[in-house]
Amino acid sequence: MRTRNVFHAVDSHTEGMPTRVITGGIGVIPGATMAERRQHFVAHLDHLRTLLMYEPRGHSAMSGAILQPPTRPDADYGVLFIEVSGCLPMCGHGTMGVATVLVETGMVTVTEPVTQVRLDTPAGLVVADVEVSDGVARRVTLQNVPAYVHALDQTVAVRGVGDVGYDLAYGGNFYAIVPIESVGLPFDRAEKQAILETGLAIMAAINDTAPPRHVEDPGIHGCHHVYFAAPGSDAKHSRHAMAIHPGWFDRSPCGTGTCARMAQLHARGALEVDRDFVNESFIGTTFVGRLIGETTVGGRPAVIPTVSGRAWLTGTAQYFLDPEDPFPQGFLL
Ligand code: PYC
Repeated sequence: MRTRNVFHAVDSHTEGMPTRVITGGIGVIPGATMAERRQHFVAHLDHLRTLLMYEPRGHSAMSGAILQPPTRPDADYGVLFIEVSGCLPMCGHGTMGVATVLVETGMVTVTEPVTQVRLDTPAGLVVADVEVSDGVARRVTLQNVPAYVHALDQTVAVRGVGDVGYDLAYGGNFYAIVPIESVGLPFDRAEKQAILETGLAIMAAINDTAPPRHVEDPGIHGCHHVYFAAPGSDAKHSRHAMAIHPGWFDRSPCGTGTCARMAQLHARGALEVDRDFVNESFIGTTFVGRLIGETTVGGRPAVIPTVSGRAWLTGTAQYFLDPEDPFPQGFLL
């Protein structure tokens, strides 16, 4: 065995979506905040993301999180979210995966019935309450960063599709929210290729004409997610297909997408504070969201969202990079 690096990982999935939690091997990323560390990582260390997410160690829908020491005194761990699509400011299913891994590997002091884990993410502090019984993490409820609507009732001309109406909301990432029937597609996994291609075309058109930028953090920008709402979805129960750049679907109900969807429904007067909202993924798994208050972000009306879901450990691994490996940065087919 020859390797320049050993990356320690605990693999998990959250309602179907993987989170490879990197517990060692990266070192401390330079930066005074997790947002600065994210910028540094993107500029200088992105090869580590592709090595750990792309084939042959990962796959085209791989997602993960790198644990770091926190940069703020009120957090237990810093977290950098990595995916095939890039380095996200925040990830809801990833937070549930990280919190479950921290509890079930004993990397935090575990108390029953609830262990609170405070995570320093590039988007801000995220607090995860993990329901624990018999040492097992049963469910994670996270309080996310504030979510807000960027714009309602927008229209964009999309190549090959025509004019598409959408709402755009932020829940830790930016989400274009589109009723799937409005683009002439059925909510059917058999049509996944057409749904994905349409989602990617919508993202490209939005980013060409009206790219969103976070009102307080200019480092968070661009639309890389399209929430295709299924017919019959409402503010109690919404089914969706989440198309993500560069070409995959979230298997989980997407935590940050759930928060963006709740902000949109709240702004439209359909979802009140303190009401449960069930968000269902393309594979039929669910998160339960709830708005617990209103606030402002950069002077805009915003909401404080919580999201609840389950994660399971799937294994542990040590990933190597042989000095003669012809794919030191992995590849995507
Ligand atoms: O759960 O927030 C989420 C997420 C973002 C991208 C994939 N999952």
